[in-house]
Amino acid sequence: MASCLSRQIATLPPKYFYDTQGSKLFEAICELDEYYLTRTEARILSQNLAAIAQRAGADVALIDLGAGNCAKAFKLLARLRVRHYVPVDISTAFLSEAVKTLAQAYPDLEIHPVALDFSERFALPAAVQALPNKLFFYPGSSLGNFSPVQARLFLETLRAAGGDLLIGLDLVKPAAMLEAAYDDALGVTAAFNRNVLRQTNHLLGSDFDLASWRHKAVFNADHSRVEMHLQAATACHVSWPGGGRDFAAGETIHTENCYKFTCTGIEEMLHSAGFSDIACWSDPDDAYLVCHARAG
Ligand code: AVI
Repeated sequence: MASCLSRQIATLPPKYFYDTQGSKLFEAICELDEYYLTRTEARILSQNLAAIAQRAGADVALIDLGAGNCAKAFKLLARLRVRHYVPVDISTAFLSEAVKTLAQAYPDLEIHPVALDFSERFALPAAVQALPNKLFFYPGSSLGNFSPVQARLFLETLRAAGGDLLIGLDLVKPAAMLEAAYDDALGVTAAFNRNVLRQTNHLLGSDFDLASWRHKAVFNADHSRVEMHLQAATACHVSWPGGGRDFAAGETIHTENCYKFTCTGIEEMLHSAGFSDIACWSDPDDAYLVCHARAG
């Protein structure tokens, strides 16, 4: 964390967004009018559940990557023939609450929660790895928070683990719509972005004054990504045990990249990671894409 902040252009790893408060703010983001991703994906999934269920087959081991409150899987579990449900998330406190509700709704389901930071290293417990008919569920365009190289490596890892993939990804669209999705009128995304400073203060012992940092979201068309930054409103010095740095007024900390894809780009990416027999579904505005791909 200290090394990221000390770089010429300061950064903070996006995984620090998701403490308990950050996870709640992200849930609120998903309900915003401007943040079309969640509801568009939900609509695509619900309209194509029969086809997805047919491709998935029976006795599915559904591995929910970044399960959060498990809400997205909840709807799949009602239609797919899932025998094992493996919610994977970095925030274990959040996960255990969600799992209790799920166990009540689906008493026959075998649930194996896994606490894992898969942005660092992907290693499934041996018992999960051994399950037949694994289906990785990676919704929400979360792959878009990886760099293109990391995304490719991550997909290759899933492929090598022998699971099919059900993935949702956001598509390129006009900058104004993308920027509104990441800079909403209520300021929920701004609070989510600033919360990373609160978490940094907690973990690193730094003294960021949250009120002095402005939220910025810009679409960088050259890299096909929305970038989130925090901008110092005035010149300031931030200290932490063993270090610190000066920020000039207007200087930024780059906190997140959210890559946006094209349909052909997605198919190429899945093919080059080794997936085959790819089926994709979109919405009438071509805002978002859901794909099912086979490991081999
Ligand atoms: C989790 N992830 C897919 C979100 C996104 O859209 O890239 C994170 C997010 N950041 C700001 N708003 C939402």
